[in-house]
Amino acid sequence: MSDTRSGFVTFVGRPNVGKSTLTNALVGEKVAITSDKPQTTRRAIRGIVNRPGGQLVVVDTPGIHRPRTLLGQRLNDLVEQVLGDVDVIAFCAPATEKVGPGDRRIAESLSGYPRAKKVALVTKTDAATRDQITERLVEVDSLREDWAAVIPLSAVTNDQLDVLSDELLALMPEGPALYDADITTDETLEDRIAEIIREAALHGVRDELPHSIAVTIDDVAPREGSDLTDVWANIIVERDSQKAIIIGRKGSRLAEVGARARVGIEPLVGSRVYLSLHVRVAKEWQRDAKQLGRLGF
Ligand SMILES: Nc1nc2c(ncn2[C@@H]2O[C@H](COP(=O)(O)OP(=O)(O)OP(=O)(O)O)[C@@H](O)[C@H]2O)c(=O)[nH]1
Ligand SMILES: [Mg+2]
Repeated sequence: MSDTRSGFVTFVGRPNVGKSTLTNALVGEKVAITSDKPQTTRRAIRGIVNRPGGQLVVVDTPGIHRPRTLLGQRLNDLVEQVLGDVDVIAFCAPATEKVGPGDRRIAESLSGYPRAKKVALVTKTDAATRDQITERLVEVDSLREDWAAVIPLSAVTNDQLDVLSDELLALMPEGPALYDADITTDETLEDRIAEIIREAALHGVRDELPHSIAVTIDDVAPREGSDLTDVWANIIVERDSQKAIIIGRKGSRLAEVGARARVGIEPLVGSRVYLSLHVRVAKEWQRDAKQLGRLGF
């Protein structure tokens, strides 16, 4: 018998409820990108949380939504796959918004995963009043009868995060750590760089454009005879008009995206970075199975 516990917990919920921000706060490092646009996360991203009593592997997932594209469908399918594999499912709903039909549907669907223990998290308490938090706790509590815990928390002020970690660990099976103690995620360097660039590109764009942006990496290579790393990347959009927006007047917006991304990439690669960004159009890629496959969906 082991004296530590370890296992997988996934955060699920509607888009934008704070799953990725919470993942990063628990891990203590940015392993998942975040934004104020819905449907930011497009992969199941694992973050490793080491505690005195064991190890949690947190699986951040895309927000569950009514899909309007093949990409949306694939993202929902991905969440279903993850849910079938984890020890604990943590359903997230924000303290700042009333529980709605989307939340209800997701909470109900968790009955399809009888093996997993379920907890409910009321997120963003820092942005809500005391009354709102109480109201939300009552609403969320009534969504299911089998919550092992209902916890209000804030990933921005770190409020109640230790309580959450302890609670999650107590629900895990006994076992040794699954990852080395110095690993925070199993995402590849290239994937993390691509996500940081996408996060930078999401900044300040509106409407449908956030959904249309994808990023691919051609190469990451140390430049000979210097302390620079060269990164060649593509920002993919769906239409020429979107390309023009991303590039901006005389390239001004693209330059901003590059500068913002570099700040995030340099600590990851451990050197200064020269970032070469190309904006390309892949017509309607969100609805095209072949192009989705090429982009890894
Ligand atoms: N005030 C406050 N804002 C938060 C908190 N957690 C997340 N947010 C904000 O909520 C927005 C969405 O956060 P994300 O972590 O990207 O949400 P998500 O659930 O991962 O969203 P998807 O990946 O699109 O499903 C961002 O603007 C965050 O800064 C919190 O604890 N307090
Ligand atoms: Mg997310």
